[in-house]
Amino acid sequence: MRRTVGRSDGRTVRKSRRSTEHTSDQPTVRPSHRPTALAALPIEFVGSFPDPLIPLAPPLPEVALIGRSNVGKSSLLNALTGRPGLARVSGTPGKTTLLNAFRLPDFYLVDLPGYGFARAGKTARAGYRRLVERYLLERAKLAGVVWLLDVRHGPSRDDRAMQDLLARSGRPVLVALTKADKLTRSAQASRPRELAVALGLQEDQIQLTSSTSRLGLAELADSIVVAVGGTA
Ligand SMILES: Nc1nc2c(ncn2[C@@H]2O[C@H](COP(=O)(O)OP(=O)(O)OP(=O)(O)O)[C@@H](O)[C@H]2O)c(=O)[nH]1
Ligand SMILES: [Mg+2]
Repeated sequence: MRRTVGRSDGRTVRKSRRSTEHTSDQPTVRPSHRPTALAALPIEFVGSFPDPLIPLAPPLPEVALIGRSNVGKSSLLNALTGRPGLARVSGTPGKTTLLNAFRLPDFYLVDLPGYGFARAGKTARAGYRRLVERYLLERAKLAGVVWLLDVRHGPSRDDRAMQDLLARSGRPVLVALTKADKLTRSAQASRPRELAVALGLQEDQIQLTSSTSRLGLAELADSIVVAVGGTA
C-alpha cells in the first residue's frame, strides 16, 4: 500500500502476494483463504470519537477503512481480525457515525463512518464530510487507507468524490472490493480488472475480498502490516 489513488503521481504500491505467487503458466493472482496475519494479534477497542484529530495514546501508525455506507467496513474489520463481534455490523445503513479506533500491538485500525447514506440529513452529511475530510487530510499518523467498494457496482458519484479526496490527501490507498461471494466465479475473475479501468488504477492496487467466504483477507491483512512498517 504505497500508492495514492491520484492518476498522475509517481508513488508506487504493491499489494501483498505472499500466498499468490504464480508460475508463468499460471498468470492469474488467486486470493487465498489462509488465516490472516492480524488474527493472531491481540486487539482492543479504544473508543468512538467525534473529533477527527483526537490524539490516540500511545501514538502509533494508523490504517483507516473508508467506503460508502453498507459497503461492509465493519464486517471486513471483524473478518480481518478474526473477531466477529468487534465492530458493529448492521442491517441499517449509516450506523457507524463516529471514528472507531482499535488498537493492535504496533498500530491502530480506524473504522470511519460510511458516506452516501441517502437518508442522512443535510446536517449529518456536512458533519460527516468535515470529520472524514479532516481525518484524511490532516491526521498525522495515518499510514494508509483501505478504500472499500462493492464489487457488484461501478463507482458512484460519492465514490468519485471520495477518490478525489483520497488523491488530494496523498495517502497510500489500497482498494478492497467487497462481497465477492455475491459474484459468480467468472465475474470474480473479470470484475477487478473492469473496476481498475473504471477508476484509472493499476490492478495491483485492488484486492478482491469477501468477509463471508474470507477470500483475499490474508492478502489484505499482509498489505496492512506492510503499510504500518511491518513485514508480511
Ligand atoms: N454476502 C456478503 N455480505 C456482506 C459482506 N460484508 C458485509 N456484508 C453485509 O453487508 C451489510 C453491511 O455490512 P457492514 O459491515 O455493517 O457495513 P458498513 O460499511 O460497516 O456499514 P455502515 O457502518 O452503516 O457504514 C450487512 O448486512 C453485512 O452482513 C460480504 O463479504 N458478503
Ligand atoms: Mg460500519
